[in-house]
Amino acid sequence: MRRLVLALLFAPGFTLAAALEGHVALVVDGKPLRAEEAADVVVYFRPAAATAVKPPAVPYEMGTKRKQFVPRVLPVVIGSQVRFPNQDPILHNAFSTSKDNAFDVGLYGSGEEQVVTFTHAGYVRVYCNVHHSMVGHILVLDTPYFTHPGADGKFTFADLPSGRGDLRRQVHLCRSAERARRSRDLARPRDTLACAGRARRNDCRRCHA
Ligand SMILES: [Cu+2]
Repeated sequence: MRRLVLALLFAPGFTLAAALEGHVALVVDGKPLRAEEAADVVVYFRPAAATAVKPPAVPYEMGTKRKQFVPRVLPVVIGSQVRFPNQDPILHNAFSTSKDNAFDVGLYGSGEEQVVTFTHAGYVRVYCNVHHSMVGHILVLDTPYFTHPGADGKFTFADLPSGRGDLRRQVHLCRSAERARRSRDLARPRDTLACAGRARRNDCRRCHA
């Protein structure tokens, strides 16, 4: 089992004002996370005061290409619609048993699509009942402030409300159902946050630095 070490570093002297920059440093087995895996990381800011979220008029999309959900990790806000277009020449399915956001769109063929509305905040693990190696991750958020870090691990929030809040991060490193999914949240902005631990299959523990 690989050892997972996470560290979240903030730019010096940051304040929770209009803008926030940071850097996500991920080390797995002593090696940096590959650049393309940065898309597996979601960084989001939750203001202490409740924030109204408005789903976009245009639905999000989680397609199926070469027997994989694309994108594999998709953050959305509460109330959002997600399209599931089938871009393969074969039948697919999409379903989840995740609490409050369970769904099953049934089988859909090449060129077809299904649409699901996510009405509760939380993590939604998406499967295909035809291809058991397919796993997608939808993060339904109650905050509009979320992003993926770039390939270099850097991220920027250009327009945050002033005041207190938590900066959190969720990571999904698995490539298929055969490998463990690792998920961590890091909260409370500080100069350095670190979380280390051993991941298990379906491990969904939260680690707060
Ligand atoms: Cu499938």
